[in-house]
Amino acid sequence: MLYRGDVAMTTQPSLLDGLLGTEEACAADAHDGSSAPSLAPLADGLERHELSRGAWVDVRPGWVQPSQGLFEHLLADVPWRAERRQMYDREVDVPRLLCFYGEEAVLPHPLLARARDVLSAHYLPELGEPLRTAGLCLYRDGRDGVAWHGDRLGRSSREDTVVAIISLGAPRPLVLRPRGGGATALRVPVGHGDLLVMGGSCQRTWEHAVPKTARPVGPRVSVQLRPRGVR
Ligand SMILES: O=C(O)CCC(=O)C(=O)O
Repeated sequence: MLYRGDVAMTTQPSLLDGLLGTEEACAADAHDGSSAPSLAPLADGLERHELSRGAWVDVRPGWVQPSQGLFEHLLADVPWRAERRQMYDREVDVPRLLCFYGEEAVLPHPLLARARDVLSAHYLPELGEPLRTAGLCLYRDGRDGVAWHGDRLGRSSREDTVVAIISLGAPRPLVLRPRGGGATALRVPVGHGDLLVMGGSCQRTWEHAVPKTARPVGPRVSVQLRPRGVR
């Protein structure tokens, strides 16, 4: 196990063994076959949800079609890492596996580079810069999740930005609420090639989460595309 500062990281291929339940894999195969994934036209079916204080969320269901082959490729080929995080006086497991691809890194599938370019072109008038990095997360089952937060490391703590998320595998709800608490205002189940994009002031004025669940759910991969200096 490697330790970098207070974060311990280790590659854990064994954690992936058996992640694709046979039921899930068969159901998906029946729909997707094994053909190469492609991107549906972005503007067809892209729906904007205006939130408060200049925040918005765009949703484009089924943007990647078919998505099962890409999902399986990422499950198998990404060097997933388990991280540990300091929480008060103890170190705890981060409940999901992670892999970050910086600006110069080759993404683990050419379709992700294509998606980044298409999204960069689409959002350029609003964002003024391209999307450059990719953070990948693997939620192995319902015990994995991410708590309420905004992506506020770096420029997104003070500037509007765009974070685009491609979801593969079993759908999980991505929930949003205004920063500082209150009821969930938006709940979007995302998986199987869906696209969700958070924009405007969303990272500063709203929070998002993928709640853990006791329901039996299969694995989900999230690909988050962000501009330079936003985490
Ligand atoms: O799983 C997701 O799509 C959300 C991930 C996320 O919010 C994050 O990594 O900051």
